[in-house]
Amino acid sequence: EDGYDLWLRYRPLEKTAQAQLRARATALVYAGGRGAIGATGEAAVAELRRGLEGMLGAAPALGASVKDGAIVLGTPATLPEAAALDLAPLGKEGYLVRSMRLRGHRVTLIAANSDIGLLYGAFAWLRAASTGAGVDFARELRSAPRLQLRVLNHWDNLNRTVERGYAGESIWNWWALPEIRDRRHVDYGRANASLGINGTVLNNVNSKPDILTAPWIAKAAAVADTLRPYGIKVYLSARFSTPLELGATKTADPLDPAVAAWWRAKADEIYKSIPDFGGFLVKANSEGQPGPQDYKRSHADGANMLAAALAPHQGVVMWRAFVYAHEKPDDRAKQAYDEFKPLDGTFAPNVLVQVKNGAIDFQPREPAHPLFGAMPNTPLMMEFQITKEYLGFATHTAYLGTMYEETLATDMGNGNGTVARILERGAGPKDQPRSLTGMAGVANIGSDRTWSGSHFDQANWYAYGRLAWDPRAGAREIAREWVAQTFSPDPRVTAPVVDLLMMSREAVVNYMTPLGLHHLMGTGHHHGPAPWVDDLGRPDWNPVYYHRAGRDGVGFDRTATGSDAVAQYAPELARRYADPRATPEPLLLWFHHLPWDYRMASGRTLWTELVARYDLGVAQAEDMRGRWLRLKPAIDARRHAEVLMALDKQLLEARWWRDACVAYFQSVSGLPLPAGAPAPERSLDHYKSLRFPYAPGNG
Ligand code: BDP
Repeated sequence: EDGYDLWLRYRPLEKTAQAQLRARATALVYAGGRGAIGATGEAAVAELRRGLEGMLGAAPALGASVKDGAIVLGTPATLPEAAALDLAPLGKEGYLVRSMRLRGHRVTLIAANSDIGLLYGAFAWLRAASTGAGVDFARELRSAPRLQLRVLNHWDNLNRTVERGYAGESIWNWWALPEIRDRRHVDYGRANASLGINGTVLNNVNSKPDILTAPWIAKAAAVADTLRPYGIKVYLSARFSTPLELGATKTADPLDPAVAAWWRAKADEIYKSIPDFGGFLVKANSEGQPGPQDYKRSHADGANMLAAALAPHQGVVMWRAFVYAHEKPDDRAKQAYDEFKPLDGTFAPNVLVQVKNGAIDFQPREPAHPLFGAMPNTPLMMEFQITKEYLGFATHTAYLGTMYEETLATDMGNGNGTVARILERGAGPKDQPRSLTGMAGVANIGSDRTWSGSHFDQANWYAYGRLAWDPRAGAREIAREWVAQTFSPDPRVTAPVVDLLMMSREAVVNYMTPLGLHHLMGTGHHHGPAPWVDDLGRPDWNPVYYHRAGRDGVGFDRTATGSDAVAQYAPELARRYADPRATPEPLLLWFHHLPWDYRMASGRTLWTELVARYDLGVAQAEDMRGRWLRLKPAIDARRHAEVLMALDKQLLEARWWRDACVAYFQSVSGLPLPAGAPAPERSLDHYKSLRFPYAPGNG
């Protein structure tokens, strides 16, 4: 068990479960027969065979005749009986798995409107069979995705380094492509299809012009060929100034006809090699990237020009709202809203605006981005980060299912309901929306044997995929599914491991950035504490800008007496966030600058509470380690040892975070340590002196 198989391990079931399953898998039938089967149907059949072989020791071959216990795959086109099953509401990608009588036999029918639905149905059946331990797995499974575009964003560079990647090199071996095709890409396709992920952006948002030149299009086309059977479309990150930088045009001004013509021709060229190319992801006028504002044009001008080039081919533009400019140091949290909200309704129909979950930048905890629900006439796509840039890289265990769920379940108070509902609805009038909808996740995938840099980080890829399919799903249930497939369906394993995962992200919040603190991480690499940093080129790159700690107190005043970022939220939320007593404590210092002796709900002062949270984070890291240690007899030796090493490292680093932050905030507050709180192990100067020039992920 080295982790390579992810959650698709299909290990032998115990005897009774095997017997039950065997009776329900006596034959495999693809309705319509061999002649009708395409690459995606083949993938579905192959996966069922692989799963059965693993769980039972042997799998039935693909046969033609329906018999008792058969698994039958059919669409209305191949199986007349499927037409009676009311499949229309399932759309192209949904599926129905049902135990029923067919032509006089008891079968399991996997039905869908298309082969990709059959593949998703096959995975759903395998998931049920491998997690239900033989119990009730054949109940009806009926599901359709609630979002259309369920996409991974690889921040992979053309030299195979990965920006904010902690799992080895990029899995795209660009140098070897297109001639050499990596078997790993097939497994990547399977893993993503098992979750319903249907798109992948191959390259970093900080993009290079080269990716759109002929040799690189050929490489991307080879990847697209491998992923196509798994229902996954390839997209590319486009650099806005590409034609200018390639010397093809004299400007990159989106309103210049020569520029628009270049992009149209480029789109035509791409679609010749990749007929189902998904489209472009664009980071423009953000962190030094070029964009339409360089020519005094708006984000909409830029996005719509690219959208026009892609529209004849049904391609889309995913235009990022992650912008913050040097000239406006007022409050970085406000900038995306300020720039994008006025553009609502001006984007072409094949543009989605991709918004990070929070208004700053993938912090351990952020309130939901105020843009959600504020642009009713523009489809907004969620951008989550799966790779843990600000949560301790791959060595800290932090299950992000709970973090994603927290954002998705936030009611934005603008009459549109939760963020999940807002994403699902897309744009347009409430009663007739159906524009594009989608979710993006910044991938944590690399060439590491575990794919994600650690065993537990696979759970974040998994949770992201499941939530992209159904943003209303619950983080705990997703964790249970993942643990059951990845470790064991035995409740003596699932229950404690799920509990460990469910507490893990809160532990990280506590020992890094409790009570709404944010952006205290070390310069550039973002690993480890550096709340003292105050000398970087831009004010909003410095931790001191975010916590504003002084003798008088701590926290960023985002109420009317401060930056008034609260005014970007709908009235109900704005009112709550404007009042420290009504602000949820986990977000307190995000919105308020409060004196150190402010009384918390617990009755403690803010200072005492802050130190208590840091201590709690360390205690939780210790607790997680203890829980894992007790599981030793139940987990295979290699993975147990590997996870334990990571938890050991996490505990050391949790202490480092706690000690460095407590030492720093004490130096600023001038207050004695609360009674019983241990003194930091080393001096503040020691923590300040630490440097990490070779930290991974800087690209
Ligand atoms: C920041 C990362 C940076 C990314 C940027 C982005 O530090 O590497 O390029 O986000 O999302 O968090 O564009």
